[in-house]
Amino acid sequence: MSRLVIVSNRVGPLKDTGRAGGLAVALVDALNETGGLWFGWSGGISEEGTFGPLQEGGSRKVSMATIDMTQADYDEFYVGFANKTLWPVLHYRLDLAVFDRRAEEGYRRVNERFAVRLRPLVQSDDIIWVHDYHFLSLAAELRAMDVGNPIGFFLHIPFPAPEILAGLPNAATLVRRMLAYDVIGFQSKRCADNFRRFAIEELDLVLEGEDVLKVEGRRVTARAFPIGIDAAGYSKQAMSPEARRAMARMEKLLNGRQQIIGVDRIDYSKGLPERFRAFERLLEDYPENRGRVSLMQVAPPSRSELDAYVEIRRELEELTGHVNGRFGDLDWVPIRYMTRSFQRRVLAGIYRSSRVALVTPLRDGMNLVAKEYVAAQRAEDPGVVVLSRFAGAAEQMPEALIVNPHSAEGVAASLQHALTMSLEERRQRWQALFDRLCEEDAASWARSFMDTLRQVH
Ligand code: GDG
Repeated sequence: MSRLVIVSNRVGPLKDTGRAGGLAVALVDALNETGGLWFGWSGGISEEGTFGPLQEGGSRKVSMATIDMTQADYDEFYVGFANKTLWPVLHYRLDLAVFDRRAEEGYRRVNERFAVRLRPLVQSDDIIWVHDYHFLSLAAELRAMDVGNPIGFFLHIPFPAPEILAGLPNAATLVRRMLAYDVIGFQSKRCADNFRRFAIEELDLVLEGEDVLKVEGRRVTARAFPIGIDAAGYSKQAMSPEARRAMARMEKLLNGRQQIIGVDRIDYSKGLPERFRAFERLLEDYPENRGRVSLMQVAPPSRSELDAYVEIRRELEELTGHVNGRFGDLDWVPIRYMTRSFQRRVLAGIYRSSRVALVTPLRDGMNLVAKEYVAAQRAEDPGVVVLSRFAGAAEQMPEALIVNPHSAEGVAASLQHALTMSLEERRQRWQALFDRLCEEDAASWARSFMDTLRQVH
């Protein structure tokens, strides 16, 4: 079988460190199966940048190769176009997007430089799988260097409606460059449909069958490949000694009260202020929960170099103070808000001790937290997921309580439903969710993407 080459902004780790996300684990499994190479940014900044030495490592079956960036690359490509332009636009936040020529040029330059450095590492029968919004143009650059291998792309974040994307000044160019990929994968049917609509409406392309675009005599498949988690593995982690210890500590603290859990990187796409307000609304509209239910929000900081992220942190601190000041009691704190991270096993224990998961992003490609929460539950007494309709996960998880995250009243009502749901209903909903999670897991996601890539090329 052909060797797999994965390209993503950050690479690895190849060994499970307990902190890495489930995605890295799925990719390592895929790489181990065929043998392969993982290529990306070292995380380092140097004067030579992408012209510097290749940093190599890895295991017997999987090699890793990374390069540095210059400070200008980092500012323009990573902080600039990727995170100040693409991230907000793709999450429907044109109001937060910065349009800057220099950043756009930096993005093009870094994509080109990564292609130049990857080119000599590619063998003729490799298949190449590129990940996420940092590298929308990588295939176009590789094709310009005569790389004829199958190249696939998976977008982890949403692809917005054409009406939104059209607000990005170079949208048509960018999407045209994406069409150098053979397979373009999205988290949800809706995102795949948005992409095809953009190609048809803005680029005058024609569809063949359901999800194949005809592009100058080539065929490009644009389809949903919803990402999964290692459900069986995650269930085991929720029973590990670390998880049990975390649960014992939480049980002592909760003392018979119920807990709602939220876990998200601090990001405006995650709807955290709206979530805190919805929890406040629960305490207002259903006063029986006062003193009985608390919200625990784990919120590791991310991209703190961006103003929008500093602002949201300030807002969350203010809201926590407001709700706790208004409703707190001698022996009960309504919101426990922590800007730190936990080990994956500890997190699994926290999920297992929580009656409800509150997953209410304003937009999310998929949202793995919703899936991890389900995998961590006890079959005999499972909790309930309250899930935003704007998370990709909603397409695969109709048995969750689906909410509009903008409606505090609606989310509060669903929380109340979740908190008072009968054991029988909780079991029924959970079983359906868990069965699907096991079937559509991380391994099957990677397999189905790679099979498609091998077939279509
Ligand atoms: C992007 C897309 C898509 C969080 N806190 C801790 C911790 N986490 C882990 C979670 C989960 C991951 O981080 C977050 O994944 P999400 O899917 O929720 O969101 P993004 O980071 O925005 O990811 C998203 C995803 O890519 C995959 O394609 O689903 O839509 O935005 O795994 O558990 N992990 C540990 N400690 C923490 O404190 N160990």
